[in-house]
Amino acid sequence: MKNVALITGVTGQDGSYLSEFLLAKGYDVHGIIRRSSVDYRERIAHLEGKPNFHLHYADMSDSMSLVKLVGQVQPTEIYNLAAQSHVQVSFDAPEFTADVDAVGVLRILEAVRTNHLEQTCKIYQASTSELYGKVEEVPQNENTPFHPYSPYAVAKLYGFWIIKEYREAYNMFCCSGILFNHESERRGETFVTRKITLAAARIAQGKQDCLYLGNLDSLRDWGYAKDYVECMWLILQHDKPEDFVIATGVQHTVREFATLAFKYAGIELKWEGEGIDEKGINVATGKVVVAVSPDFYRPTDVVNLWGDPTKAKNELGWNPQTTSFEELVKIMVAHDMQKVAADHVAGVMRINLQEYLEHRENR
Ligand code: NAP
Ligand code: G4F
Repeated sequence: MKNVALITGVTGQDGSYLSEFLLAKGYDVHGIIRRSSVDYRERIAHLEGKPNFHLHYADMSDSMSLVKLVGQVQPTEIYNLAAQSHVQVSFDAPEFTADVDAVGVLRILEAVRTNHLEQTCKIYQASTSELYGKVEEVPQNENTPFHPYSPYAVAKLYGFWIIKEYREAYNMFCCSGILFNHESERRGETFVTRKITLAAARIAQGKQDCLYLGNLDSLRDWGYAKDYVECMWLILQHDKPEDFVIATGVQHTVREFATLAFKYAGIELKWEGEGIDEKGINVATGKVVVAVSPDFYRPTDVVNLWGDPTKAKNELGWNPQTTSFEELVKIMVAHDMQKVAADHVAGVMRINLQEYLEHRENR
């Protein structure tokens, strides 16, 4: 039987890497897209037009669109990656977050059941280390109690439990990957890592003066997204449906991430002050290039995520240290140094073209 994957969230960071991974394995890949007034398909533009890659309009908040699409595509595997995935935004849009991130999971499960595919279609749910939230033990593994600490995490907790419920109630092959933070050069620009690497590149090239951040002490277990999508697939190839923690097993603070990113951008930082008054100073110039802003503090923040990937290592044969923290930061900074330089050239060309057109009109 041909492997047919349906990916929700195909335009996102993980969706784009997973599409590449599954296409390389010979899958037919179908992805869900939403209508937008601007072009947001940058991450998958290079895949469009490939014979095995298909895009369909649907929405996680629209049951009928999901039922119809699942019936049409007849997937053998569904990867449910679609979500309002920004934790801070979930405080501003909690109801939307719950609709997409919690009830959306139920809609996918019901779309599979309505089309009588529950014994032939496996489902991967993009679960998260945010479930551990106000952590009750470190490091966190599959048996660590959950304590969600944001509207996003509470919504994702529903997704986790409804997947487990359908697995037991209807004998479906549906599993959650409890993924710790994973980043890349395709990471959304408002997540802290990408915000830092882009700012470091801009500051190094004289395009920005200062980067404003929130909690610098927050600890994360950061991996490389390209390595993590393999795990999503491995979880669905396992002989029985189970949930897995996917993490590197190594923790760093936001401050450490920033220090390294600026170093790779050619700026040595020294830190002075504490809390809201803490500053990152460029040692060479004495200028403040990083400052703290309360705008980026959250009403409740998750501050100590540290994953234990032993189960994934032993049962899936996955290597959690394929890309080290240092390599990850280096990849992201190198990409953003090039991007900032290219944006500068494109900007100069736009100005030159504008000047030329104005000059021609005035002749
Ligand atoms: P992302 O870059 O923010 O992508 C989210 C995707 O969801 C986008 O394709 C987005 O489409 C889509 N989406 C949002 N609302 C939708 C809706 N109503 N209907 C259909 N599609 C919708 O996220 P990511 O980093 O790739 O993460 C993928 C998944 O893993 C998410 O569920 C996230 O919560 C979870 N997760 C991520 C991490 C991480 O560190 N990256 C860790 C643990 C779990 P548009 O492009 O149209 O907005
Ligand atoms: O990069 P973040 O926004 O990621 P967060 O909240 O950990 O969520 C990401 O990872 C989760 C997995 O654990 C996913 F489920 C979720 O979808 C998403 O992909 O923030 C990381 C930390 C936080 O503690 C935050 O308070 O960095 C801190 N931080 C400090 N300054 C900042 C900033 N976060 C952001 N976004 N922007 C800042 O300026």
